[in-house]
Amino acid sequence: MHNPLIASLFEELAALLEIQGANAFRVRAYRNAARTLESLSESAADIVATAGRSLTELDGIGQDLADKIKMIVETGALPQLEELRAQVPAGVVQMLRISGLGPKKVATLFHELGLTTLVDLKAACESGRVAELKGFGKKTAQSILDGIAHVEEAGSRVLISIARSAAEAIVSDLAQVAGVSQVSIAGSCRRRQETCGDLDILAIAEDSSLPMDRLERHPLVEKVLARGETKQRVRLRGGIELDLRVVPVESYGAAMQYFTGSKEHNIVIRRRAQERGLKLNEYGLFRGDEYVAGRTEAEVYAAVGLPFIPPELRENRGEIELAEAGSLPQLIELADIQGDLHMHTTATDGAATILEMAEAAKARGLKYIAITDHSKRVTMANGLDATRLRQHWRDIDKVRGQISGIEILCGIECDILEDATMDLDDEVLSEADWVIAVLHYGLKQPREQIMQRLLNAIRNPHVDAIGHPSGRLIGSRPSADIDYTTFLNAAAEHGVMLEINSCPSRLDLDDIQAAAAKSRGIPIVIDTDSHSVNGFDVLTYGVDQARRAGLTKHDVANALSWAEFSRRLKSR
Ligand code: DGT
Ligand code: CA
Ligand code: CA
Repeated sequence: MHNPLIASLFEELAALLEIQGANAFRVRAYRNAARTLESLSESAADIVATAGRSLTELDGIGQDLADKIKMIVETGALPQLEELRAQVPAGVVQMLRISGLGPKKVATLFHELGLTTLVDLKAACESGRVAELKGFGKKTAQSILDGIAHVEEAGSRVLISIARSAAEAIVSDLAQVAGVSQVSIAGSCRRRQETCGDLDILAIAEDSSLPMDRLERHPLVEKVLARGETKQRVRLRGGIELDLRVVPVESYGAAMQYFTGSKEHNIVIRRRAQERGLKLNEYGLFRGDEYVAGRTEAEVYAAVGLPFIPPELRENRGEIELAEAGSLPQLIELADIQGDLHMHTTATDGAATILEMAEAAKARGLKYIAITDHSKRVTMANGLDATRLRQHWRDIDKVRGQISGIEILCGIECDILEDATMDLDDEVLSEADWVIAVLHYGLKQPREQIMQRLLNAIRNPHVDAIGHPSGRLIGSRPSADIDYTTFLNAAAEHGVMLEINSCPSRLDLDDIQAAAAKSRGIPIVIDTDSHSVNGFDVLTYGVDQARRAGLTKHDVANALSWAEFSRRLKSR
């Protein structure tokens, strides 16, 4: 049970309590506990398991919270949360996914209008009842309507971070079961798609009933939906479903190939088999009734005349042609990343100091970082004006003297304002080592205005990169309306780098636009946007998105050594 998973249960608990109108103190205590767990550098489960230690050592964790965390670690569940889930209608919980609707507003909709489903909410927005509520208004009602459409479109898919941590926890558990010689993740989760509809796990076992029994008892599993000789389907707490398939050793590669997908990729691979007089299915590769191959995926690909294709590329977006020509890219890896150019500190909305962030980055093997706190427009995050920013840079400069082995750039995440001007003037931007320009507000503006803002930022000689260009939050907030051809051409022309923001709810640029950027020779920076020392953990998701885009380390600016990166910055 990883800390972020436990934290998410506390977040949910806090939200449900707030919807019920619970005491604000209690709500805040759970939310703080979630935050503590998220920024904790050791595993809460390890602390629970260590004799003589107690979670009450941690700031803000009293006996009651410690007991609850222990319960979650040991049983995977929290009875109080189960009770609340049963009390608050599922449709009300769904409302929380709508961008701009926090627990307070949801509570009002639930208690004052008695709304319990998205369908009811939609009707109430359209009839004007929502607009009349205190604190809502016409604009909010419209934005709720937009949000409902977006949530409906996203369906019940979950973020890759949630999918992966659940799937990895289950895989490592099943690997312990007697007679299980192999167990792996397949499906969209293995392809590292940004969201997963369900999870797919394959195993080789002497006796399929043993891993199935184990899965049934796994703390993450809520309910067994179906169980047969070779296949079991379960629902996990939180709602995502998982298929476990137990396959024979000689079919493992063929089954991995088949169940990794994507369907579009598989159709082409199967056709190639047919062209060679072979039949390919999840059991193996056959010539008539004769088994030809299927133990490993490499064997399957070789039989259809191809090298092994990395799962992240298996979308039938040109990877088969590249494989055929022997020119598959050597995809970037996590270990290639040398620097991180987007992060926050206590100067704005981060949880750690400059020195703490630098130490954490160094401990992870990074050789350079840019501290990029918010500019003043982001009042919610205590954004910096020119005076505070210059003081902050002096503080960064002091930290440079306190730590060796890592370079620290004096940066800024500067808002591109709604009127297309920059939040800080050119004079102060010109003093920065590194400027990331971003859209935070007015994301719903018409395309023309959005483009005006992005193009102005790109043409500003002090802007080094555009951060999370689309502004989307996966599953809850749609992208700004960007004309990508114009945007990418301008970035290429002005030598502005583009970010892949690694936060699993952003992954922005997405895989398709990152591939389009690569094809224009635009350098990509894969950043974490860390707000705490654990924020660096998300780098893996950004790298995976880059891999899906077919990026190599040569396409990624922060895969350069410090010497090369600083040379490139100076030459801009
Ligand atoms: P998801 O679950 O929607 O995120 O996406 P996937 O790719 O995990 O899809 P899923 O779970 O329905 O099936 C897993 C893989 O199994 C899929 O990527 C390819 C393979 N597969 C499933 N159904 C078919 C099919 O009808 N034809 C072919 N060729 N492959 C299929
Ligand atoms: Ca799936
Ligand atoms: Ca499936």
